[in-house]
Amino acid sequence: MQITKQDALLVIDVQNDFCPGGALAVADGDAVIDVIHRVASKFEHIVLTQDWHPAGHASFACAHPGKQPFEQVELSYGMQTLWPDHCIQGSKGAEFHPALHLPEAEIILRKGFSPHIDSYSAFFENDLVTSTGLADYLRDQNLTRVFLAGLAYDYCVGFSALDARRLGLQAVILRDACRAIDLDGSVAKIEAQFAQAGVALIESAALLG
Ligand code: VGL
Ligand code: ZN
Repeated sequence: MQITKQDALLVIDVQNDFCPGGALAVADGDAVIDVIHRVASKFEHIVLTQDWHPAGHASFACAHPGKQPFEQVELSYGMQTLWPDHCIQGSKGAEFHPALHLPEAEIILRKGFSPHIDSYSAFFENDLVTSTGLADYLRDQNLTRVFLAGLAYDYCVGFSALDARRLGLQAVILRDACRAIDLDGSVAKIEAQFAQAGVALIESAALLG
């Protein structure tokens, strides 16, 4: 597959808290870093996202007395899975993994900072209305196809890919450059949505040739 000037690589949430030893560790999460480095040189445009929550964020179980991490609650915008405290603004856990080295990235997009709304997607918060500005950046740069890599496959990567499709962008997930949380069938659920929405899944080798 040929990368063109209209392609962008979105590197989603490769942060300490999603890697082994972190507060919301994804199994083998740091294994995505080498794969991302291998494909990055193919892209003229790279965007990094950073999950960036205030302490006591509405997506944290600690904000809901009696609730445990990985349970669900109903918030104003619908059901929200509750997480352990993670990616708190300014904390070590919120920093990018120290092995991630992408100085050529053009944008570092922080999300999840509204105290009462979570934001899995790099495009819209979980209310599906509040925009992060990423769609405007891509439109201004005439970028029409996004390749996605990072953490977690079944949450922030997947929601970003589905929103990209809703915005009329082509979306291609680099499967071996992602790792999943896999909570209560979340992988199967999101893959069914990928099929419906036309999100493509490829291995990174297809870019390297
Ligand atoms: C994520 C759960 C909570 C992710 C972020 O980056 O996939 N998952 N916050
Ligand atoms: Zn989060």
